[in-house]
Amino acid sequence: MSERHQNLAVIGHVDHGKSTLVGRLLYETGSVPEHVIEQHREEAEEKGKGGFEFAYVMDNLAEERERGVTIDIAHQEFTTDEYDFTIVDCPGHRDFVKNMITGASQADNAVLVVAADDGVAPQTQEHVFLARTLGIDELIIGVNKMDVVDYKESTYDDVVEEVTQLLKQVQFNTDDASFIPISAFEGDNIADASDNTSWYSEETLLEALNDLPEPQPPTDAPLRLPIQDVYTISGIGTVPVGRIETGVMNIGDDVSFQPSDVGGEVKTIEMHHEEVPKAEPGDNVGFNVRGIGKDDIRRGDVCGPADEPPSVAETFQAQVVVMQHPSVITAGYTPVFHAHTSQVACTIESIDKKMDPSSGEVAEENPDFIQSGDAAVVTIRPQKPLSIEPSSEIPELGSFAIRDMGQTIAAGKVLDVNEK
Ligand SMILES: Nc1nc2c(ncn2[C@@H]2O[C@H](COP(=O)(O)OP(=O)(O)OP(=O)(O)O)[C@@H](O)[C@H]2O)c(=O)[nH]1
Ligand SMILES: [Mg+2]
Repeated sequence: MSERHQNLAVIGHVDHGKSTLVGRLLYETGSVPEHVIEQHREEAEEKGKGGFEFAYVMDNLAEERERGVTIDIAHQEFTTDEYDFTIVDCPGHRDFVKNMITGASQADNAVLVVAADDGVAPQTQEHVFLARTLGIDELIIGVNKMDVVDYKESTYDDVVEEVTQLLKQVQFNTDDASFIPISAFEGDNIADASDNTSWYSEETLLEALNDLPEPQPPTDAPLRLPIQDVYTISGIGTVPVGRIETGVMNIGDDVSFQPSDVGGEVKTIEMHHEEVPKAEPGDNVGFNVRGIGKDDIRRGDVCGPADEPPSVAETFQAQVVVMQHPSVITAGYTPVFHAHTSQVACTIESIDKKMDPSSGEVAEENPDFIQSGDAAVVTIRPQKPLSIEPSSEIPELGSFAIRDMGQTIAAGKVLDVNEK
C-alpha cells in the first residue's frame, strides 16, 4: 500500500470507453487476473456484447451487462508505486448524469475519455462543465479508440484541438490538462508506450496518473460525510455508507445526521471490509450508529459531529453559471438541485446580481432574468430540507448542479447559508 491517496473520476460521453479503460487499468495493475477477464469475455459474447469484457469489470448490474451501458457509479481500488487510487467509473448516458454528479463530487482529479472516432459529444461537454464547477483540479484526457482510427496522428491532433477549445470555454486551466492517445481495448499507452503511436513520445496513462499532484489536504473543517446509501447488514444492523469529505470519524464519537435530525454514538466503522478505529477524508466507509434504524436516515443526509452538526438551509445565496437553458431563468423557477448525494427541488427566489464572467464584477443589480452563459448571484429556497455549507468554509459541501428537462442547466457554489 502507498501512503498517498487519489480519488479519481472517469468521465465522458456514453460508449467512449470509460468502463473499458477502468477494467484495463485494473488488469494492467494486477488488480484483476486474466482468467476473470476471460470469464467476462465469454459472458459478453453470450449476451451478444462482444468487446465488453473489460467494461464488465465495472458494469456489475444485470441491466448494465444486457444493455452495455453504465447506469450507476462504481468504485474500484488499485495501487501503483505512487498512489492508492480509488477510481469512480461514471455513466456517460444522458439519463444518468445525476449519478455522474455524485461520482465527480467525490473525486480529486479526473480522466476524461473522448473517443477518437467521435470527438467532443454532448456529455463530453456536460461532464467537463460539471467537473470544473464541482472542483475537479486536473484533467487527464485519454483520446481513446485510437485503434479505430488507425492510430492516425492527424485525427488525434483534431480531437486535442476540439477538447482544448471546450476547456477554454468553461475556463478550465489548459496547463492543468494532459492529452494521451490510447486504446483501452487494445492496451496502447496505458501501462507501456505503444509502437502504434511512434509519433507520440510523452507519458503513458499510468505515468500521468502517478504524476498527478497530491490532493490538497482537506480543510480542518469538522466531520462531513454525505450518505450515499443505507444498508441493513445481519449481525451489525443499519449501515450508512459514504465518503468522508472533511474531518475524522472515530469509534465512540457522538454524531448527528442532517436534515433527518437524528444522532447517536458511532459503534463500528468499516473500510475495505475491515473494521477500523477511525476514518479520514477520502475514505469510503460503512459504519453503524447506536439507535439509528434504516428508516431514520436516507441518501442525501450528511453526518457530522453532534456538537457541530451539518447546516440545514432555510435559504442560501449562491453564485451560479448557466450552462444551457432553452429560454430564460426568472425568479420562481424550481428545478432539481444536486448537491453531494442529495437531490432536492429548490426555488430560485431572487436573482440578486448578474456578474461579468471574465472580470467577476457586478454587471447588473436585480436583473429580470439570466440565460445561457450568464453568471449570477441568486437566492435559493429548498422545497425540502437540504444540508449544504458555504463554499468558503467547507468547499467539499459547498457546490451543486442544477438539472431540469433531463439536462444540466447550471452549476454553482454556495456563498452564504441562512439556517433553519
Ligand atoms: N475498438 C475499440 N473499442 C473500444 C475501446 N474502448 C472501448 N471500446 C468499446 O466501446 C464500447 C463501449 O465501451 P464502454 O467501456 O462500455 O463505454 P463507457 O464509456 O463506459 O459507456 P457508458 O458507461 O455507458 O457511458 C464497447 O463495445 C467497448 O468494447 C477501444 O479502445 N477500442
Ligand atoms: Mg461505462
